[in-house]
Amino acid sequence: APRAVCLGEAMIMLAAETGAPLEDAETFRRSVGGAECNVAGGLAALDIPTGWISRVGADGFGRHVVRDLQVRGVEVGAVEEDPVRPTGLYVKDSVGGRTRMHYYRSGSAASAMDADFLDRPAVRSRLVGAELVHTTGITAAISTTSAGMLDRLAALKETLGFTLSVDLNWRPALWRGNDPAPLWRLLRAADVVLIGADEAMLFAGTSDPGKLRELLGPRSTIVVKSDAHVALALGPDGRRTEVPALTVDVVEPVGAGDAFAAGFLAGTLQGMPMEQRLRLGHLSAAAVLAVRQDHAAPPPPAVRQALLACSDEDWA
Ligand code: KDG
Repeated sequence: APRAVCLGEAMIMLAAETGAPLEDAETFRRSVGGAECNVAGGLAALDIPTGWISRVGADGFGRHVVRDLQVRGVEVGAVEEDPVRPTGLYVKDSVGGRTRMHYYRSGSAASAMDADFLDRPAVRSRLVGAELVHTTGITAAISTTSAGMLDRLAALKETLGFTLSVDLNWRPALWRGNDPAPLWRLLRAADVVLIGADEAMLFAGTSDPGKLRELLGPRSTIVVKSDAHVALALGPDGRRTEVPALTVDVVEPVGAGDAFAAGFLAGTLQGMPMEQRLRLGHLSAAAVLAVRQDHAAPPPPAVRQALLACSDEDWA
């Protein structure tokens, strides 16, 4: 049974190959995106038995998404096929060196997830068996039913006892001015909250871990990844741990936060000290920063082991 379960939408991602804007791009390279499934793939690559729970359309894109995750070692037995609604799609282009994301996902199969979805035997049994459940603010944003599902998830956490991990993943394009109250509820229910400093500013008006703690409540571990490429963890005991990122040539940043989450959570499940959890987060993120896709295999075990064990001076 999976130790970790990731809940949220996956999409086919089409990247404009030339770096041209959408109106000019002619060829696109297909891969798979979606914050939670990026994390699922990252966890599986770090040897954590992981399941991905979601819905896809009964279409070729849906079959590709499921197969791709399976190949990456993710357990997909609770993925439901919608006979009518399609698999979500998103397109990446770049203008002036800046990546833009264009969503074609409203009315998607995954957006029809609702509270009852968590009662499906295949879904429930995986939640019962999981030590950790991970989801993100994107799942709170894609539909009101999906947001309702997250309220149920938070309630189930109290009875089933899994650790709930939430990445803010603030996506204004998906909220379109809608009230983000469901996202606040989700964050306040979480045991682990992962946040980028810039999105924390936009969403909460602060990126200060202490202030975020006041907004989110005292129970969780809060991890803030700052612009200065430092990750800071604030534990429920008030302890702060800071680890700088590795220096990498960034090709494109989308998905790096998910890889960081996967590394941090894998380290958590493996019982690593906080500093090593943050290191494993950075190591996993570095691999994704170096590619155009939203996910990438983490550095091989020997490299990971060496960098997890090295001194602070050798680290960065
Ligand atoms: O974190 C990366 C994700 O943003 C990307 O894979 C697509 O899930 C996605 C989204 O909704 O933006």
